[in-house]
Amino acid sequence: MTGAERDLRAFKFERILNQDTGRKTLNLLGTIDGKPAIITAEKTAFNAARAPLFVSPSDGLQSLTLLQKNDIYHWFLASIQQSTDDGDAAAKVNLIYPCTDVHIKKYSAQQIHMVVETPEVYQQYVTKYIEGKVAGGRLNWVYNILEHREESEKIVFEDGDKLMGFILLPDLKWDLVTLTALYLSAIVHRTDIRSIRDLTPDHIPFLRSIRSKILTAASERYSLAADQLKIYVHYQPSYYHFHLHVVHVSHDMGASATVGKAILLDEIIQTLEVMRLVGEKEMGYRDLEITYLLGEEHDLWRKIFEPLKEGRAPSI
Ligand code: G7M
Repeated sequence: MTGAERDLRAFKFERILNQDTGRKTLNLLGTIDGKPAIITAEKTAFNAARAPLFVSPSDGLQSLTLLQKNDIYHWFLASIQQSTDDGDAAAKVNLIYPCTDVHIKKYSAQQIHMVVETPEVYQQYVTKYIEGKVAGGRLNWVYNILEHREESEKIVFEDGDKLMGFILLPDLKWDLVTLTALYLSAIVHRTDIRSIRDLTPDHIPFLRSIRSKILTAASERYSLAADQLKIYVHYQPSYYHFHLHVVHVSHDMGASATVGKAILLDEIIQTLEVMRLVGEKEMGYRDLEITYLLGEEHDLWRKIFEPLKEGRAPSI
């Protein structure tokens, strides 16, 4: 048993943080050795390669129960023969241990609000929030990847250039098996871009170069055409080191790829092109009003946008 598996088995359940019956996910809060931990679990997609064996009692559907039939319609309940050895796991399970209060809030069920972040609100308040998020080890996992301390065996492509370079590798959300659920991250080497707010027209060649290298690398590794991938950035992201999401077009990511959260790389490049053309003064994403979704548990809601909505001063 590995150390990680021992940790997972030692998880003491406390409460359910969230459940999504549509996306078949469950988030649990508990403790391991007295320290808080979160498990996020997701039922995996059906393995299309095993479809020919779907009704087999030994390799497919098991313990079948007919619930009802009506004319030509029949519905059953069944369990399915599955094994991680065949690249055919029943669930993908993530463990965050030890976790922080920010993780607990992020994975809790919560009311969502649409907020409008003006350039002034960004400059006056949000930059302070971001500065706090860059400190304190929250980006350790990013630096571990960039310095090849973790996940190096999973790297799909690396351009090692300090300014133009990036690492393309599987996002932790991907099960590494289901091609139509392909989910990669492109993490840039440079450390001077914390979010899209730092982008200006000067970054256009950089973004175009990343875009083209991602598409070439993904098509070589996974035999996917360029029009089978969507490349986007989150605003707000969870981690303030510039990175892009590279996801199969067929994969429904729910809230993570929705309007109010995901911005297409192509759209970002076009916006920067227009800024360059307008060009009265040097413009960038810092000059735009950006509208996005925020959960009530998010610190940006509690500290900035809720007070502003209620006419109080932000407490950042
Ligand atoms: O919302 P934001 O753009 O910051 O998303 C960060 C992405 O990084 C999410 O899609 C996460 O699933 C992914 N991610 C987070 N962590 C902690 C890791 C990690 O340790 N390894 C990898 N490969 N991806 C991660």
